[in-house]
Amino acid sequence: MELFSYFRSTAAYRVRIALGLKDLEHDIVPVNLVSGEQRSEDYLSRNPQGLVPALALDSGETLGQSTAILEWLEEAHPYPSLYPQELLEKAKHRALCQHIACDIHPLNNLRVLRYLGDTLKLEKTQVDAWYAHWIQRGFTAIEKTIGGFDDAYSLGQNPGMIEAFLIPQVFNAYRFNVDLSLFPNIVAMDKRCQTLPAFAKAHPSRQSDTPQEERS
Ligand SMILES: N[C@@H](CCC(=O)N[C@@H](CS)C(=O)NCC(=O)O)C(=O)O
Repeated sequence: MELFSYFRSTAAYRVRIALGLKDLEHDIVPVNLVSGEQRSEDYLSRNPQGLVPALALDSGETLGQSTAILEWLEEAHPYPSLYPQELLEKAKHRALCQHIACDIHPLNNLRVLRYLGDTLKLEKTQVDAWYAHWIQRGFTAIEKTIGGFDDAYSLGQNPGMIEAFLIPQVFNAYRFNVDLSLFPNIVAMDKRCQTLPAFAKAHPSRQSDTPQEERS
């Protein structure tokens, strides 16, 4: 498989984590979002939406949308599962993932922030306030859920889809200097995950397209 990815893309970061948790072999194909490679004819022929991630399967098909890709990975490669097995718990797990994917990320992704600044001419402080507002509102609800876990991770001793969605969003919040002091459970979850190989390998500072100054 080939994952079309950009080091800083939170949606691509989700898929990198899941591929690592399932230990699935893949190559990363960097798509430079700053120079506009996502709008090249070649990339649009794979993913007409012009967004990363996209996953090219061994069959020759290409999938777009990180949630669809993650669901495909889970169904095509069920072990280890990234969801709880019990039906209601699974639905709750999915609800938290959708909270991030549908109600936080779309309000705060790069093209929205650029529209606020470049087209609507908002000041940088106003754009930053917009970003922080939606993160803090979303994280307030997530903090409670994470605090209710009995164990270290959403699946007990193992991380699952929740962590694959949450950790990239935390990375992004740090990148925009959002104060996370009100979310100790989320911060602690992030620290725990960073010690695991699947998360360490997927981190934006360790990708082949990470610029030298952002490597760690
Ligand atoms: N809902 C999509 C969101 C994908 C998305 O917004 N990707 C961003 C990077 S995180 C992107 O490719 N932006 C490029 C652009 O807006 O031109 C998903 O989950 O895959």
